[in-house]
Order: sequence, then structure tokens, then C-alpha cells
Amino acid sequence: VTRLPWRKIGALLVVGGLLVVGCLPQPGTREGGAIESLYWQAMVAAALVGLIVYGLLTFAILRYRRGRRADDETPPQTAGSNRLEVAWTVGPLIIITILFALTLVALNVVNVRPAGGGEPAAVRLEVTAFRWGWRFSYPGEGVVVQDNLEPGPEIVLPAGRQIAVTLTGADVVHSFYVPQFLYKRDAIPGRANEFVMTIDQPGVYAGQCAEFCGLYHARMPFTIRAVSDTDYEAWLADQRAGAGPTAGAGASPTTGASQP
Ligand SMILES: [Cu+2]
Repeated sequence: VTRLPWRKIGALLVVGGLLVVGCLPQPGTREGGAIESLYWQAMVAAALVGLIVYGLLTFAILRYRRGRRADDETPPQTAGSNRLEVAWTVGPLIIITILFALTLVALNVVNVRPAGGGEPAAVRLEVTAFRWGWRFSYPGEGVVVQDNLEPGPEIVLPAGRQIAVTLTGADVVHSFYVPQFLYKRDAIPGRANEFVMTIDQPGVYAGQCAEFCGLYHARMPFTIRAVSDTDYEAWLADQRAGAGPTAGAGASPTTGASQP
């Protein structure tokens, strides 16, 4: 009887687990937090089911493998078990029902309507994707930021405040994707896709188009810089005062700085 390399198997399991844990970025928004929770709940459910399935498989393979039994005959064949069949029908139903309920809980955070009166009103942001760039407009503020190809436009948003986004596409379907927000939405021509996001911490968040839209699809990045409320107001004032619609380039002093 050959011995199994338990150490190697254990190490593989640990490395695999770490990979799964390490692959999910920290959520940068309140809504992303709800998505992260849902991800983990589904992961735990999947891991439990996986453990049971692979555990039983491994047990059956090891316990009943050829050569282990004295006689090499076919083991007794049984068919039909009402108890087992009920168990493997009801078990998954329960799991699916729980996951469904947890999904509703997450959706309740992700798909909320923009805040009304009481709280500080949501910042309104209109996003239009086009081949091959982005146009961000702040209705009522007189600020529009638009740029195409690299490095793409950079916009500023207040951290900790709800941002109500209205997303659309100008020509073909694009997709608004900021990996750290754990969330993306399609930008569809002729249709306004609305969602909210609340950025937790000030910081710089890279975004990109996530729907193949043509030749330069890979060159549609944009940047969101989240700052304090006062810095946000100051930026708006700056934008109104000077730069105009293509203000995205103003924030990148490195461009052209290589000339002595
Ligand atoms: Cu694209």
C-alpha cells in the first residue's frame, strides 16, 4: 500500500486558500463592502460543499481501491435510497435559499436610491463613455472633464459622500469599471444606468473600460481621486476658473516634463 504525501497535499491546500484570500482587493466603497461580504458568504458555502464532496470522494477512492480488498470482486451494488435523494435535494435548496436572501441583503446596499433631504445631498455625476475615452460632467456645477486614450481623464470626488452616477454610452456598449470598488456597470447608448457609490477613503482609484468596444478598448483608462469635501469644492472652483472641458490633463505634471 503506497503512502500518500500528506505534507504536500496540506501545503497545496494552504497555498490554494491563500491565493483565494489574496485575490480579492479591499473594497474601496461602502457598496463594495456589501459585495465583498456576499463573496465571502458564497465562498464559505462553496468551501463547505467542496469539503464534503471531495472528502467523500477521497474516502471512497482510498477505502475501496483495487488491491485494498482481499477479494478483487465487484462490491455489492445497491440502487435507490429515498433518504439520500431527499437529502441531496433539500440540502442544495436550503443553501440556494440562504444565498438568495444574502444576495437581497447585499443588493439592498448596492442598489439604493440617492439620498434625499436629511443627509448631505448626493454628488451628481454624469458619465458618458465613447470610443475611446470618458466624459464626466457635474450637473449644476458647470464642470466637465473629458479626455481620451492614455492617461485618460482624472476626476475628483469627495470621499465619504454618496455619489449618484448616471452612466451612458455615446456609440457602442462600454463598461464603467473601478477594480477597487468591486463593481462594474455597462454604459449603453440610449439608456441611463443609475447607481450610487460612496468612496470610503481618500485616495487614487484607477478605472478602465471593461467591455470590449473596438480597436482602442484597452486604452480607455480613467482615474478617480477621492479627497475631502473642502478639497473637492476647491477643485470644482479651479475647474470653473480655468481649464475647461479638457481639464483631465492639468493634473498630470509628469507629461512633457522630461524635456530639459
Ligand atoms: Cu471598451
